[in-house]
Amino acid sequence: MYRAPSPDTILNNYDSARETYLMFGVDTDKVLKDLTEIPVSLHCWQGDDVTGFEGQEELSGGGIIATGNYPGRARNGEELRSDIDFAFDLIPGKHRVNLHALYAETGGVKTERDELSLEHFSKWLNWAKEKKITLDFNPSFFSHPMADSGFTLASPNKKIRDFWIRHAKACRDIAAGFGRELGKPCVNNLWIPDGSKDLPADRMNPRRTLKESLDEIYEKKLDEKYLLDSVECKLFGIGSEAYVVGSHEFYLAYALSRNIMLCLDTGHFHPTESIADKISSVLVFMNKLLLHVSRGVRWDSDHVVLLDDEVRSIAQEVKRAGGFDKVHFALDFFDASINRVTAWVIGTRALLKAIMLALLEPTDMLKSEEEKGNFGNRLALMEELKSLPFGSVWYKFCYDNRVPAGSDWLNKIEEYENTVMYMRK
Ligand code: RNT
Ligand code: ZN
Repeated sequence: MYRAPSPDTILNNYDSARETYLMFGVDTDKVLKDLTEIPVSLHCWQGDDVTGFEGQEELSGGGIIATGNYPGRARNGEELRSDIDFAFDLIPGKHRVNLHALYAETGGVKTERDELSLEHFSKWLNWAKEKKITLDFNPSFFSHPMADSGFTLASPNKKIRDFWIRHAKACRDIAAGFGRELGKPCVNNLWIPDGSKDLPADRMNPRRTLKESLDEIYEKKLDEKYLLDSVECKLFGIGSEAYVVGSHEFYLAYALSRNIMLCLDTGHFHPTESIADKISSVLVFMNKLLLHVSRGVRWDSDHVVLLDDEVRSIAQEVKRAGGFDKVHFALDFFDASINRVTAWVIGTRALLKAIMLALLEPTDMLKSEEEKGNFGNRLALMEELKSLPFGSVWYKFCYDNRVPAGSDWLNKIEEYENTVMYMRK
């Protein structure tokens, strides 16, 4: 059994950590309060390896892959919601849930993706209301015969294109419905896999076509109070190594010219390229940004998010750019080789730790050394901050939010596996 730290230990350690941070002018009580105000959007698709409820056996096409065959995958809405509920019991704070269109529940009635409407998500909506969580959404342009050519919104075939345009429009209405019903804007993120395996002779026309399709999709004005549209770029995918229509430059220009939110996914750039430095660049021109926090290992492999340098610097940059009210944090990874709830909990807790670390940074102190031109002090402070007792503040955050502070949450996972997940055969 993994042991929990006692409340006394948590509180005593927190008191001493509070003093340590005060030496740097950081009020940890305020940090704990501010952190509860920052939601992370938990992606439903980690729970079933991006399979969805349309009857497919597994994720197909789109250039994305979930690998592994750990037992206990959720097979329907009830199981997936139960797993998310369970994950939330192990994650401090109040968060959001991110759905994909292929998680519609049509009660066994074959419903094409261009016919989907809010009623097909009523079980999700009722659950969200009951649990007081808000929903985000995504149209699904993969795992579908109409996406087999590798092209959807940029397809030269009008029939294919129009099908996907109708799907995207339907999804905007569903997302706006979520926003209206739940009283908070729903982020509706559009990502398409369109691209080609080998060198295209024409890179221009598919991009023109994509622009036209998008203009048609976003033509209808919907209230930003309920719906925040975003577009997600990519560098390459499996099967689209040579060319992706919706590249970074394409969507940066599109988002800026149409006042639509940009989405940056940590796995969608060159392997050594970090998205942290892009945050302030984007925020100079736009007042909203969606982040898909993921972990690419050698490629866009969507490994479980960890508290690594990339994730730490992303949160740090949001803080330093004063962007917490502009940036939406969402997770995007899928690992089928370990317990899927464990994956969610590791990734979400890691991102929250990164955000906490950013909040704990005496950013003004660093900036003031910078203004004075004392770069030695700036560097020394940055190095010093790394060894401050943030773990004690994290334990207090977990304690305040009534979730396990230490690794004892693993005992709960084991019990849930044995009583619930392994029963799914
Ligand atoms: C794919 C994109 C996209 C998907 C999800 C399922 O490379 O990152 O966001 O992972 O929509
Ligand atoms: Zn993504």
